[in-house]
Amino acid sequence: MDTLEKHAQRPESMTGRQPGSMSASGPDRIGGDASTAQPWTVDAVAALFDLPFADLMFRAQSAHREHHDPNAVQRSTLLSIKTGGCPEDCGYCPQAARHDTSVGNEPMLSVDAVVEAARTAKANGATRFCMGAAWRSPKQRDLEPVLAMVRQVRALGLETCATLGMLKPGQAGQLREAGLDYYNHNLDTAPEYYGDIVSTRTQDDRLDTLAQVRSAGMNVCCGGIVGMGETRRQRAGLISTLANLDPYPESVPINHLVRVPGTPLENEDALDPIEFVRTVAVARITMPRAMVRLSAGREDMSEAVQALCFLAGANSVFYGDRLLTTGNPDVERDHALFARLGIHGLDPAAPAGGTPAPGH
Ligand code: SAM
Ligand code: DTB
Ligand code: SF4
Repeated sequence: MDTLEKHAQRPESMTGRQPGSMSASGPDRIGGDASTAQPWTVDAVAALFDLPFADLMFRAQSAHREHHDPNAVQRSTLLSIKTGGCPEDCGYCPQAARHDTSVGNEPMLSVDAVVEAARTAKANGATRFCMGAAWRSPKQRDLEPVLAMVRQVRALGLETCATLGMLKPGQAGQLREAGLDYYNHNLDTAPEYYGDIVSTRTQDDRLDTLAQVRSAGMNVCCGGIVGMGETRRQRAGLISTLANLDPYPESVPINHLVRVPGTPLENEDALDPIEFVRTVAVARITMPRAMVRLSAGREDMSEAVQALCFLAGANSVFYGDRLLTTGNPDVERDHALFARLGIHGLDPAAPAGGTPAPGH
């Protein structure tokens, strides 16, 4: 049975609810498979966060090396296919219509424009192309062109990912049918902090969409944002919820909040970079087989901190000079950083062990 079939049979188990307080055996399960082992309690995850830095990094490196090439980093390019005007109230987001930011309400891009951007991304060395839309959930008439985009981007030989908001069961099936490999839908933060950040939909709504994605047979890309004023315990709560999804996500984006003027979180203090690295390490230990993505926030991050994130087990990045509406390091800068660190691009389509992706 392949992974997708296995996922398709288990959507009902994907509640993501926090387990009760159990043994603190979690931290000892380095290299274990969270889909078959005991749940990661918040206490067990918090205990990882509290480790001396060198001990935490050693454990993260051990888990990383057990399952991944430690010198390979996968590259995903993002494109906003429908920007701004979103009816939701996510406190971090520049695309919410109610936030007074410089992002306007733009029409959806044409299929041709999206495919052209994907072609460029591939030529630059990306292996996955992620299409994002500022929707609460897609209307059927909007989904049709997205299905065409997915088909044509996949025909270029790229992995496809989309993040379009909440999905209904039929929509997940249509996306899968069109060739969508991954659906991104983030839990964003700890269950008990979520209501401070978003009021227009609940975290349970998000879990329902993730279950639809699983039952349609797609891979799940699900992570969160740190640096939104949450406590360390709440960061542990986010990671615990993600790690207890059964199975845990194939792809886990760890975003540092991009503080965009005009959003309610614009004046949030930056998170201590060492705490960000710890979050990556804890994600790696608790979800050892996942691709852990060093996601938003790289533009304001020193190269030394990014190097620590790779050492902590990050093995994927957003690649290209834009995220959705904000900036990201340009391709030349990333090539130079990868060269300094001896990192090569990972092509998931290549035989085991991975061969360098183009662009290197
Ligand atoms: N509208 C869809 C949704 O929210 O599901 C898809 C697009 S939305 C912009 C995708 C994700 O981007 C959000 O869930 C959030 O995790 C991330 N994001 C948005 N604004 C961000 C910011 N300022 N900093 C970091 N991550 C951000
Ligand atoms: C994810 O976890 N991060 C990406 C992607 N999934 C869609 C989005 C980051 C957005 C950062 C703010 C912006 O550029 O608008
Ligand atoms: Fe809308 Fe997504 Fe931004 Fe929330 S994160 S305001 S749903 S675009």
